[in-house]
Amino acid sequence: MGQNIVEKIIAAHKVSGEMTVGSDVALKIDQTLTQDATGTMAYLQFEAMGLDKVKTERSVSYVDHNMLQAGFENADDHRYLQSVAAKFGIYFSRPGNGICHQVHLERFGVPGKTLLGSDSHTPTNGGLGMLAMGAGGLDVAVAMGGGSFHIIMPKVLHVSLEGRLQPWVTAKDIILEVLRRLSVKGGVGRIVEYGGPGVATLSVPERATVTNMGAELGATTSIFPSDEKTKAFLKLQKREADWSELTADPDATYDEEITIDLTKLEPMIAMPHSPDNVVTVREIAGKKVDQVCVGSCTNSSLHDLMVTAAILRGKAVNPGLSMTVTPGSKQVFAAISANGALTDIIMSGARIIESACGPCIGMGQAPPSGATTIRSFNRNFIGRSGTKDAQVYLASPETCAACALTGKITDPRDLGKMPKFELPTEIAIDDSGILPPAEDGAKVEIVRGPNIQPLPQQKPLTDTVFGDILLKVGDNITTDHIMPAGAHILPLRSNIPAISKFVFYRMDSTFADRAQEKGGGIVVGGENYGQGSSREHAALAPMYLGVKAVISKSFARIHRDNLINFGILPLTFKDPADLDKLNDGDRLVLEKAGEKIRAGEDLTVKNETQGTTFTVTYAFTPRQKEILFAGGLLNYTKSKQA
Ligand code: MIC
Ligand code: SF4
Repeated sequence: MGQNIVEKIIAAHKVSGEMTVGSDVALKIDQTLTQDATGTMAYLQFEAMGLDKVKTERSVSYVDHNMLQAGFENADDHRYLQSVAAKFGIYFSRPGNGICHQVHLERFGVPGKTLLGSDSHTPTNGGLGMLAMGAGGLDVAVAMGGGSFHIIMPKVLHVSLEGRLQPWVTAKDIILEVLRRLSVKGGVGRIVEYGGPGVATLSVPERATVTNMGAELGATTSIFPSDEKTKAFLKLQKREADWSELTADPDATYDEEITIDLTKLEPMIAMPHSPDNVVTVREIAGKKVDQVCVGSCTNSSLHDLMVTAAILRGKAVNPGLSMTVTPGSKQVFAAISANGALTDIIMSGARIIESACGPCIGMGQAPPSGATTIRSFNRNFIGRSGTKDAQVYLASPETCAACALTGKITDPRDLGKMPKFELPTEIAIDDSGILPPAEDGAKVEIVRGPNIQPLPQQKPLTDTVFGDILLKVGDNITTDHIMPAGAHILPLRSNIPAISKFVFYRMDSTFADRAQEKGGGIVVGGENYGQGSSREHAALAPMYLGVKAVISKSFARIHRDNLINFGILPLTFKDPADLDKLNDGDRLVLEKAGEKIRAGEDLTVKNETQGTTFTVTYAFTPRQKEILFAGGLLNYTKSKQA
């Protein structure tokens, strides 16, 4: 029987397990990437494993998140990362060189290979035909050490693209349409494989926009074939030798299938505060706009910046708003500078920001109070922009530029004919922003500033687990709720005692103090708990505060793995209705938890405050149980090495 693309890559990288849906599959990882906000922890963990060099084909450490240097912290972290990379055989992409996913796509991604990144948007490189997955930093550290990455074999959902996009309609509108249909939890337990005749009409950067924002579906990853368009992209990058063809066999089968007719798509927009809250731009046109931002790893390619420049050319940004534009990489920045597009952007009055995540993660450009901001980004979770009452909308660069000119939400088709622009057929390739590792790593000293604090110790699972409900939350709680980012908090990523003070801070600023006073406790939640980013700090910092279990209706994949990696029990209600009966402060006791988990039995939870009981369950693989009993993945890995 024929294979689809996902099956082909998994079969070629499978270390153990069966390719049947639901099985635990261990995969060999060819490449890893980290970014600075998750990287410092990942490398502290790699150091703790005691190896002298990474064992992957290629590992790259990027600096793109913590770019504002309002104090010594971020600069200290950059120095630490640079020295670690030099020592352990890792390529180091300097601050200013660009956003990790964009640079990786340009300079390192290879069709058919596996990539594990400590960032949830790692699937961006699925646009090149890679099996590219996000994970917590500790999983990435283990992969750098040559360990396999474990996934629960997902279903493969085939999205068949037909027809071709009409003028002003873009790749962003494709993924917004997928989100509209499937929702932020529609991709959980699935890999999305794109196919059909419409694929050939999309360039690699357009495909990468789609796979990037596939993270918002909760999918394990998304992938496109590697074809002539892939070859052309790699040729432009002077990396044609990295190309190989990768397509699904004609008789390949899929677990699920949907079709999107590109010809019928319209400009779409995600409304506050969720990427799946999607409507057509037309439906909400006319609303006043206060800020417009083009950039982020979703939409900052050369194509995106050229189209933005073409729309702005010879015009002025509306005086009622502020517009920012971020090139995704130094390469894109240099190319728009060389061909004059940068001048068009500057002259329009837009503000140019350095190549980095910037406003996407609340690193500057927080909008004014109550503002409406239209962004070409991928996430619009409440508070993420840095302004709690801002209304963040997500749309294509074309829609963003149209709004910037008119000052209100505007369907770009109302601007008339699409302005002409030509993508260069040749661009300058200059890798001077990427530092290769040292010849002799043994000679490199690691530089550790005071912001780099030692790793907290993890404790093995005990037999009885108990604690008060510290917080009861609803559905689709994001990692931005659990462990907020932004310019004040992100610099503390390598300092767990300091960052843990901000756990759930925007939902309940007393959380950390209460957790510490009580010696820890339990969090309860609804569906899709922990969606969004891969930040393991959303598990590590609660662990530091003594959180022992999270009981919810369901979990997002990466966060659930992170909880297990740090020895926190992710448990689900047997009867979801039990959530409603629980109150903040109730004292819960899970007797013989360890013993029962070993035996594979459901757990009975005693609510001592109410004098009631309810049942919780779990689906740990044998390996996950071992990790919990070892006191987390790091201890587990060390014991395996020994
Ligand atoms: C994000 O987009 O939320 C981030 C910041 O890139 C995160 C990683 C992090 O929290 O450092 C992600 O998506 O994984
Ligand atoms: Fe950076 Fe935003 Fe992309 Fe995350 S989503 S990697 S913060 S640009």
